[in-house]
Amino acid sequence: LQRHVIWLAIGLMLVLGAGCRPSASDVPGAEADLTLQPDPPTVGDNQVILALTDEAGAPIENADVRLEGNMNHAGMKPSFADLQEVEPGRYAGTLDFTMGGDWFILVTAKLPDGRTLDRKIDVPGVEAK
Ligand SMILES: [Cu+2]
Repeated sequence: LQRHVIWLAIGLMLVLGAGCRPSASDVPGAEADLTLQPDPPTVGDNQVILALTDEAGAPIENADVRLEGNMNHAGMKPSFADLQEVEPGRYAGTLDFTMGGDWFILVTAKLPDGRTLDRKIDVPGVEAK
């Protein structure tokens, strides 16, 4: 019985873990946690903070972090932001949402060890002013 419970727990972790990470990455287990200010985000310049942690939960320092914001429909120019590290593992910058609606942000973080972390983070419901 104990063995079954363990397998059930592992299966559950895989299912839940997959749900939290919509895109594949070559830095498995790393987390990219995005915070936007204002909340909910609004058309125009928004403050962006991205917290990067490795598979052990430790902050990932000295990464080269770039964001690309896109809308869920065709025909829009993407918005870019280069983030600066403001605290160990915390990267801040400004991203311009040029239109209200549903956006997604592509995170590209080049790690000092040469690996690249890629994430797609949905930002639904950017509010028009
Ligand atoms: Cu649009």
